[in-house]
Amino acid sequence: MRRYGKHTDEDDVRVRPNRKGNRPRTTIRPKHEDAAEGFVLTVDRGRLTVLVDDRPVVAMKARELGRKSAVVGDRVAVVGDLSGAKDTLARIVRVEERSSVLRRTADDDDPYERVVVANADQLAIVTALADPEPRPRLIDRCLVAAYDAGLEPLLVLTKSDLASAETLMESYGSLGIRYVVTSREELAEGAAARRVREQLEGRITAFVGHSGVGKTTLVNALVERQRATGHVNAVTGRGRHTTTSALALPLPEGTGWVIDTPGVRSFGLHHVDPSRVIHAFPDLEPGTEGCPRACSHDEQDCALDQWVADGHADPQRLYSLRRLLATRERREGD
Ligand SMILES: Nc1nc2c(ncn2[C@@H]2O[C@H](COP(=O)(O)OP(=O)(O)OP(=O)(O)O)[C@@H](O)[C@H]2O)c(=O)[nH]1
Ligand SMILES: [Mg+2]
Ligand SMILES: [Zn+2]
Repeated sequence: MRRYGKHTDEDDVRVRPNRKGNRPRTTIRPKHEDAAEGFVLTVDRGRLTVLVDDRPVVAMKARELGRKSAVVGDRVAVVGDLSGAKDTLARIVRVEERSSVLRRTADDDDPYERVVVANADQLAIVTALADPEPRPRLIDRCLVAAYDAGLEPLLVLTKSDLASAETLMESYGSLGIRYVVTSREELAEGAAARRVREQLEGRITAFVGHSGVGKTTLVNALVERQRATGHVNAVTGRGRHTTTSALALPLPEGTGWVIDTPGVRSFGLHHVDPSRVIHAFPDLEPGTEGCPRACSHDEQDCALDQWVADGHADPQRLYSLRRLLATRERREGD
């Protein structure tokens, strides 16, 4: 802001925080009071598509946002040409406070965080039962990221026409995670979409998972839309990274949103705070009161062993918590 000089922007002067004393009401009023509200649907190389009154409007960040970025799911304030007509470009002047932020780092040593989506309240962790092979470690990592961000996890197991869901379910049963299983036949006849939809009503759900697991196929079935899907390479067993940008789509005749995201190779957890992960284990959380400061919950003096020994919680749950916390220390492919 400073580079505009002293006299150009009176608003900036007025909103500068005055920590001492009472501020008159007007000084906290945001700039651009006439701005429209928008919801970010997708971001593509600096161009954002924002839903304004049911109209998709292409916009870019106003310079005053500085380094602050807007991501899919963000609620923003937009000004300028909001007609949505071809070749128009509106400006995003404000990003509203986020109710949640789903982050990931490329790997655990990478301090560079990317925000995957904002304001989601559910994370659909999509895993194929075969083609590509399920990788439980990635599921665990996504669970940790979900708990850290305060999103409710939903496990979506696809391609049950190719392999059974049994073994995978055994290992997640004790975590008490909601799950749905889908197959090609059920996708075709609509049963898969119906079952998944029950879990999506009224929520903003981000779909994440490896490339080729069927995220876009499922989202297409849910919203009756045809976004491109890809094939899984028969030799490498990998997807082709068909989806290259996150896209939010409204559920038809519903109140929920689904967000399709590009396939990930890994889900780095550099940013995760174990104390936030434990919120997802309300049966264990009170037991941590007796823990030493900054307890990793996987050390000798951890009070949780006594907590389960005293019958306050199922020992399986402590095992699960430790497995998830340990996932941060382990490498993706282990
Ligand atoms: N057999 C079988 N194949 C499926 C099923 N669901 C999706 N597929 C296939 O899996 C392949 C990959 O599907 P996509 O929806 O493109 O996968 P994606 O997760 O969106 O992949 P990226 O966009 O690369 O991250 C396609 O050939 C789909 O037809 C299923 O239930 N059964
Ligand atoms: Mg896709
Ligand atoms: Zn502890």
